[in-house]
Amino acid sequence: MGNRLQKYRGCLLAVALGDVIGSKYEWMSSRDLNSQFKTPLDVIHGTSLKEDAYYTDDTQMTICVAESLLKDGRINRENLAQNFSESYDTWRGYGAGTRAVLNAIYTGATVEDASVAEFSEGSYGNGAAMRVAPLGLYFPKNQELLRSAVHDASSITHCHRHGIEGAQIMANAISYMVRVKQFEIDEYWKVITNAVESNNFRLKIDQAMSLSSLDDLIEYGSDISALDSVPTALACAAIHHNCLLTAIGTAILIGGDTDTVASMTGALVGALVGDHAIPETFIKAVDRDNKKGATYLITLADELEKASNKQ
Ligand code: AR6
Ligand code: MG
Repeated sequence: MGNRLQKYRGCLLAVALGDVIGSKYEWMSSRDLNSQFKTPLDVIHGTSLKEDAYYTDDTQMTICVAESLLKDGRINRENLAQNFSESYDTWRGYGAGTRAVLNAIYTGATVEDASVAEFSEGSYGNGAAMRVAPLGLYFPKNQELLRSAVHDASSITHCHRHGIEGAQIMANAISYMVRVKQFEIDEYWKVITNAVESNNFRLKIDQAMSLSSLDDLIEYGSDISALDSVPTALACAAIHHNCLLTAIGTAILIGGDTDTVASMTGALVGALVGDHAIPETFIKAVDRDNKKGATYLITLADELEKASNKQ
């Protein structure tokens, strides 16, 4: 188990680790992945980062949330929306709904109008949940502040109630992981169920609690919606809470939205165990291929750790 600073670093670096490695296998089937790799660790060690360690929207938007929090001391929706828009690289694999929102913000729409640019009831995708880690790290002990910050950070692009609910659940689970010294499975699921609001999530989370193997996870499945991916990541993190690389590799072997489920799983387990398992080769490759690389993520994690003491 890492110390406090290692836990903050572990969380943000694992967002990127799951994203970078997972993005190489996005939409592959579990059958193809499991015939290519014998074990979850094979996925991590068998993926070359020599030519390409670019991260996708998961890490980019997580960076934006951390930057905005640190700059404003809270979530200012307009400033965060501007940050999302200014850092939007079209090639980083954003979802169609989020692309439409960011284009609308770029052309001067208000945040309210932009949030329904693609879907009249807002997006129920996992794009708000995948970027929520800095909020769980920033407000580990203040549920009310966490709740309103998650709402404000999520509703810019995901004002559908399931999009926001998935982010609330993830943020509470991250804050549990970073708070505790010892993982207690019953306490973990209790924190999660306390954040659940809808029957749809209640049902999915009830099922997720009983999963115990990769086969279970594959049968349970993962998809692009918050409802069909956040509980998968929560279960994968619970099963492999003591090994970050196995957790991320397992999340990828489930198939489907591999980068985002692996990134969310990584955020959870990284916040628990810390950064000791993050390979040095990965840090170097992400620094090489991204202007704001792994060293920058470490700086953000350190600043979040310092600032969170005041919350
Ligand atoms: N009505 C119909 N379809 C919807 C709705 C809705 N209200 N909401 C979402 N969808 P999106 P994200 C479907 O585009 O959540 C990236 O790779 C629709 O097909 O908001 O930001 C990320 O890394 C829509 O395109 O994206 C994530 O892995 C899709 O759900 C993933 O994509 C995703 O919603 C989702 O990112
Ligand atoms: Mg993605």
